[in-house]
Amino acid sequence: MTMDDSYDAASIQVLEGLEAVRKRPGMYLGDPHDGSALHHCIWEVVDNSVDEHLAGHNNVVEVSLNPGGSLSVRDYGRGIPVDLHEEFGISAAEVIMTKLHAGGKFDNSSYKVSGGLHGVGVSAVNAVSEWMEVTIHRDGTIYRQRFEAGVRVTELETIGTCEDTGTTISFKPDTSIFTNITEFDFDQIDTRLKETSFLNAGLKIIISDDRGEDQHVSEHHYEGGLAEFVRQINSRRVPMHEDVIIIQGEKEIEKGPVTVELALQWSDAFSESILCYTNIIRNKDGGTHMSGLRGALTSSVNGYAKKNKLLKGDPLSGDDVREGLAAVVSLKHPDPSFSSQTKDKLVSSEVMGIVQTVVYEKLNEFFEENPSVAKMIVNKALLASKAREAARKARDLTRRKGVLEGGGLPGKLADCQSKDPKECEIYLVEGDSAGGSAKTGRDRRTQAILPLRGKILNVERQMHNIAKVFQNNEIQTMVRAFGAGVGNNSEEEGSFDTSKLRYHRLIIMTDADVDGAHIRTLMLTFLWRFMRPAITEGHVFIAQPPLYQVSKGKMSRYAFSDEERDEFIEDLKGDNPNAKIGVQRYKGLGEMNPEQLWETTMDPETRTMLRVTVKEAEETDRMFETLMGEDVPERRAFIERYAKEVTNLDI
Ligand code: 0RA
Repeated sequence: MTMDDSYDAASIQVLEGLEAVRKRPGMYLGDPHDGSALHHCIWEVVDNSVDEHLAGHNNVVEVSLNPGGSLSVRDYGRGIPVDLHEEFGISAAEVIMTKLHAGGKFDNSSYKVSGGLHGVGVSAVNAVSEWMEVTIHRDGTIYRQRFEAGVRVTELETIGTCEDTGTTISFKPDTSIFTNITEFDFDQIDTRLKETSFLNAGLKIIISDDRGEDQHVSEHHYEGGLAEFVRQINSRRVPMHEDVIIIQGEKEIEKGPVTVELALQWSDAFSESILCYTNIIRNKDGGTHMSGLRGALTSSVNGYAKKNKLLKGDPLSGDDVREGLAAVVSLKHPDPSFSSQTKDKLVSSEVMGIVQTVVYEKLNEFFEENPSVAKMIVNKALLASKAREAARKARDLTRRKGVLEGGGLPGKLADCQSKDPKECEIYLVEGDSAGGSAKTGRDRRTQAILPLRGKILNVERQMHNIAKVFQNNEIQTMVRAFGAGVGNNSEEEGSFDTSKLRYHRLIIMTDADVDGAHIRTLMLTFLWRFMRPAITEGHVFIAQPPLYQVSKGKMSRYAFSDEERDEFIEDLKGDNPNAKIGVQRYKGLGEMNPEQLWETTMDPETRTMLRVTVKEAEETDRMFETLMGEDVPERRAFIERYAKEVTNLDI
């Protein structure tokens, strides 16, 4: 084949590849309608610059969100090679920008930066970009090339000279491909790239938002790497030991070296926060590295406890050992396997043993060298175990009491007629009077009403005394009404199980004022700590009662926000600026009669509800600790920080 033939063949291949990405972006980049593919484009481009850091050639990545909706990623690495690529007859840069390579980079080892670290490549991003431009500083020359919808529209041109090296890739996502969420989210980018810089000690990442009037800049640079990451997770908690424990190990497998890096520190918290990564990519559902870590922790802490005669009864459970633990595991693997394209869970089976062995050995060593820390960790686990036992007894009592008291359903519950959980919903209503209206107004076939009296217990402050939670009346009532058990530890009998839920929608309905917001937060705290799957599996909703009734004569409309209220007032005025329009502000649900409550808030045909979702379990844990826990100054700081974002505060 001559060079020309091979170029033609290659370019057809390129066009077919790009077309595939444009047709089915979901296959390559994630959902194009909810912002995930949009932001995946950024990670894909940034990953290349991070690789230059991993290869030892780059210390700074600059990400700019430009006016007009494009984004630029600049690095100071070697610059993408510009020489002719033998096989394709075009520059190596153009190959990188246009040729799809799911998985690894190039077979040609001179272009292989750090095997297996890649997603779909920058070419996939190019394909879904209205335009993309690459600027390369290399060998004293500045090169530039432009693409539209992934197809080159200029040659790789020489545009000047330079003394430094590096690459800038700018792109504007194609709005014919992305819908709904089409703008970059600074906070999401900031959070993710902060994580990236934690995992790449020494790499500085600067993000600047230049879209609005005021430039917004955020800089991340952590020499401490994983240890600093763990310290940050524990920043709002009291650590049990000063130094973060660091563990490193390596094992050679057939494909190359597998390295394990782990940082861990126990705090006074009750939750555990373990973050897992493979090749710098977060595995939010854990996997074999998580299992290996858990196994090692349990056996190492139990081993130490037994050897030092700290343990009398049964061995400590994994949950006991991990209570209050913050840990980050970063695994590097030459050829990892995941359960899905999105890499949420690592499934490479050899990893479990590798992580377990490394962690077990190193942790035992650490315990031997730091007996006072080891004893503290064992004592904390012993306390956790006692508390868990007391909680189990109290919970069993709660359940048994339910059974003894006639059928197990609480007296306050106005149940629905249907027994098919899929169509049933339960309204958790603040106060008896609103409960009364809801009972009269509801569709009694599918809607059950449970009035709750006043403020339910703040469970976040009782996590050290869980028995008290189970003795609480309102909580017992909810547990019995839902019929699905209580407690997040799925291994324990009687813990919460969504498949047993008597209602598939748990709807929190409180007044639209501060008290209502407080009660809603208390309920969410309880659900998060004791019935978490109800939230993570999408069963929990928040009812949206209207804030105003706007009326003129017999005509009236309900407004759910101040803007809507103003809009309706204008509408009703019509051509007559002097029409005296009535506006009623609903302070509480109790002010609405049953028909109004049905019409505005409960009628499945017309109502609006918010489904409670959770993006980041660890962050949510910390948020509840801060908002509902004991640390008052911390809470004040948190509220002051977010107060400006509250738009609907009613005092
Ligand atoms: C292939 C080979 C080399 C560098 C790169 C790719 C590279 C790609 C990107 C993408 C964004 N920034 C980048 N920086 C480098 C090695 C080149 C050499 O050996 O000099």
